[in-house]
Order: sequence, then structure tokens, then C-alpha cells
Amino acid sequence: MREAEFREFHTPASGIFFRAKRRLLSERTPFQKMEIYDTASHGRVLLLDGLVQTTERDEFFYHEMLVHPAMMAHPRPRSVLIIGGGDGGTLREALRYPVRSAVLVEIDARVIAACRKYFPGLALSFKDKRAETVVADGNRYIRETDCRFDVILVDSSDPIGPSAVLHQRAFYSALKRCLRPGGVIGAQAGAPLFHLEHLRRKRVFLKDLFSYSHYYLGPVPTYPGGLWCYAFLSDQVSPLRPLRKRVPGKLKYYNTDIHRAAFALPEFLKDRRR
Ligand code: AG3
Repeated sequence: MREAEFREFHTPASGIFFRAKRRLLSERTPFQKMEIYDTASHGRVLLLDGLVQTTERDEFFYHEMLVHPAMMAHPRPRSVLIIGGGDGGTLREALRYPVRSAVLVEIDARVIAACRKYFPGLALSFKDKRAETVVADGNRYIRETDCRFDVILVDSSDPIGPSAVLHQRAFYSALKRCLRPGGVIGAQAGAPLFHLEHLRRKRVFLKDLFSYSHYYLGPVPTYPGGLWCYAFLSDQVSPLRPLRKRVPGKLKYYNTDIHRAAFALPEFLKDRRR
């Protein structure tokens, strides 16, 4: 592969590549390897440990689908907690609502700093007065905090690797403790095509923990397999309850028809236990 190209392997035998115009940053933080490239096809691209996290071109698919199903289903989301999400995209979407506060807990301060510099379209949200940034281990934060939230958004990386703890039962049962009554969790859950066994196992404990536990899907063209899975979790709120009337502002992907459609699962992802 030429110097000016970079790639992510999705399996040992397949993946995605980009031709870079320029490498803007390459750094080993205390937690991971971080790279930012400028590409002709996708604008700026952020990689952590070699995995594509965000591209300027298609980040809206992911951030809108992670945030809006939970926020639109909650009747009055006032306080929001974001675990991970150091690039600011999830925060940007959450702040479209009239929330009082949005706390973002990111483990790696270097990711926030780099995204503020290189991804202004995502990271401008850090300047919002309602946003509070906490640099800490999200898994630890949720065990120690006394705060409770209406909506919690989990913007982690893959279920395999350093983010693995953010996909386990213990993490979700601790998260549940941080929800206010009537609260909703929206969490990224991985690639149906490549993390299917993981998704099946996770469904079992999520159903056990929450009265409403639903997977839903959306495309993210630059993520493995192109199709992404998210979880909607709540003890009181159904994802298919009447949603708020209006989407907050001009979105690029999400609308209420997409919302309903996203909860229809393909045969290979259906719960076979019933
Ligand atoms: N969080 C999900 C990234 C998963 C990408 N996986 C991969 N490329 N193998 C992204 C953070 C964006 N806010």
C-alpha cells in the first residue's frame, strides 16, 4: 500500500482504504494511537488504534442515529450523559434539544483536544454553555457519580478491544442506576455482520436488565459492513411510543419514519429465543 493511503482491516482478509491528501496528526496518547488524515473523498478522518471513528462525510449517519431515537422518545430530556464521544458529534446532536445540561465523560483528553482543532463541525459543541466535559474513565464515573440523567448515550468504540468493558453486563447494570425514572439509554452496539455472536449474547443480558430493550439499525458507510447496530434501553419508555412532533432542526438522516423503520430487524438479527 502506498504511503499516501491508509486502511482499516475489518477481517484479516477485507477492509476499507482511503487515499490521504495529508496526514494531519499521528500521536500515541496514554490510551491509544490516534491519527487524523485529510482525504479527497471523505474529508477529515479520525482513527483510534487503526479503527475509523469518524469521517466528515458520513459522521451524520452515526451521530444522528445514536442520539435521536433516545432523545425523541423521551418526553422531556433535561439532563444528558454521554460516555465516550470525544469527537463532539454526539454532544452536538444532543444539544439540539432544550436540555439543561449535557455531561460528556471521555477517557482521553488528547482526543478532545485534537477534535476541537481538526473537526470544528463536530467539536464546536464543546463551547456550548450547557456542555460539561469530564476527562475520566466512563466505566468508573458511572459507578461513582451521584448524578442521575434522563438520557444516557454510549458512544464507545468496538465491542472487541479496549472498549470491551463498555459492552458488558456490569457496565449496563451500573448505567441503569444512573437513569432518572422514565430515563432512556441509547448505545452503539457494533457491526451486525462482524459482531453477531456478541450481539446475540448481549441481547440476553439487556433484556434481563431493561423492560424495553431493542436493537435498531442504521447505515454507516465507512464502518465495518456498512450497517450499524444500536440499543434502545428503558424501563418505562417504548421506542415506538408517540414521538415528539418535530425533529430539532435540520437533520441529514434521521426523521420519524426512519425512526420507526430502524426498529424492524432482519431475520438474521431477530431474537430467536421466543
Ligand atoms: N464510535 C463507534 C466507532 C466504531 C467504529 N468501528 C470500527 N471502525 N471498526 C465512534 C465515535 C464517534 N463519535
